[in-house]
Amino acid sequence: MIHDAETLDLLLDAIRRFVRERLIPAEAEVTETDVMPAPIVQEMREMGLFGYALPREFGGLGLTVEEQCRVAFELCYASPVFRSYVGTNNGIGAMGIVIDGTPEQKDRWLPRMAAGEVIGSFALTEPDNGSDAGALRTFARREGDHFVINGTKRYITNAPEAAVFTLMARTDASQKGASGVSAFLVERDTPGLTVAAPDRKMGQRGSHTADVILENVRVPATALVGGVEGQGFKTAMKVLDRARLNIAAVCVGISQRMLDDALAYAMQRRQFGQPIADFQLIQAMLADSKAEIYAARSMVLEAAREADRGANIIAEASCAKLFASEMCTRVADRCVQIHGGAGYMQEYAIERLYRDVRLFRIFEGTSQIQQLVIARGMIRDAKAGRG
Ligand code: COS
Repeated sequence: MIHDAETLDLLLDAIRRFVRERLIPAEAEVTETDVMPAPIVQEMREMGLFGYALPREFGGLGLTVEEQCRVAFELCYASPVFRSYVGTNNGIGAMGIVIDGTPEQKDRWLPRMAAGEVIGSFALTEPDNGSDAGALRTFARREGDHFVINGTKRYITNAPEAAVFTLMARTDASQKGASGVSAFLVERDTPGLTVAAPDRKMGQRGSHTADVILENVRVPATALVGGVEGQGFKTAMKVLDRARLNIAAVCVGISQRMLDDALAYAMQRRQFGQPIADFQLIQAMLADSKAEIYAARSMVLEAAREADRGANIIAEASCAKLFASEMCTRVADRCVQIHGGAGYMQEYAIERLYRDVRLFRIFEGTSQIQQLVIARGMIRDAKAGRG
């Protein structure tokens, strides 16, 4: 759903210019230094990019899901680390509050997140619980009107930058599965909370992940998301439905960039007396990539429109995430291939992007978890006699 086509076009044009004039030229430096340049962060703040998915009443741009996906298509034409920096505030670091937070929690956090004054982060994964998120072991013990939290969270995106974590912890020790889990808003400077050194990753330099360690971290009961115990796993899953669709849109944006780079290279690189783009085996790789990007883009937009109509898009989000992330790494691989030896060299962006995009088949639910979500839904619907 597009609210206001004219305003959206202005925003998308501004992002397109920002990507080409500011972000793409800064990619190599961000990779080299692993630091997001402060002037770029400031420009992202001024453009409203920290809060484009957050409601207008809290200072966000209030974009529809379709509009958010169109923003991701444009923004992710640059290295995905720029999107990652603003991504948790528009997604997993804020959506728990938007979807299930109390009015006080929304007032306290969302305006500052939308303005880019604070960064929110999402802490679900643990050293021993990744795909099996419902088995998490971080424990929150109630003590009067407080909870005391102990445990370790792993691979937490933007943890080094975050001021607040939407953190899932078990509040009911008698429930081993999802129903004993609650979500908390835990402030970074709470005594007992430590953010470990940033992880050393395969790619995505400039976007940071780290362990978050909680040792007797005492939070008031008002930090419980929505003020209700036992709903934290569902909050996390609802957040992930939205996040998975968004990652699919991210995959479309960066795939288009990789393909455009590969096409430009193929048109100027000459072998056997002609541009390699004239060879049909190269054309096959270009054409397959274009067709697959188009398919992923269509899936994302269709699922986004369904979400805007208020439909449940659990299966559609998983389908889009599964297809788009697998597509993205196929496109990356072909684009390295089209570059030949040059594609293996750091001088060309594709060497870095190839490593960056490998993450998409893993985070916010692996491809195998998406398959599981899709198939389980099919079986459940069939048993219930739904088509
Ligand atoms: N929206 C709302 N509720 C949901 C939901 C969703 N998308 N998905 C599950 N639920 C509910 C279920 O309806 C169920 O509720 P009831 O107990 O009232 O019936 C409850 O949550 C438990 O669901 P389920 O039984 O399906 O949980 P499982 O433990 O079997 O786990 C998977 C389901 C594997 C799908 C889940 O653990 C998962 O997504 N894992 C991947 C985690 C992930 O993506 N991590 C990435 C890191 S975070 S960036």
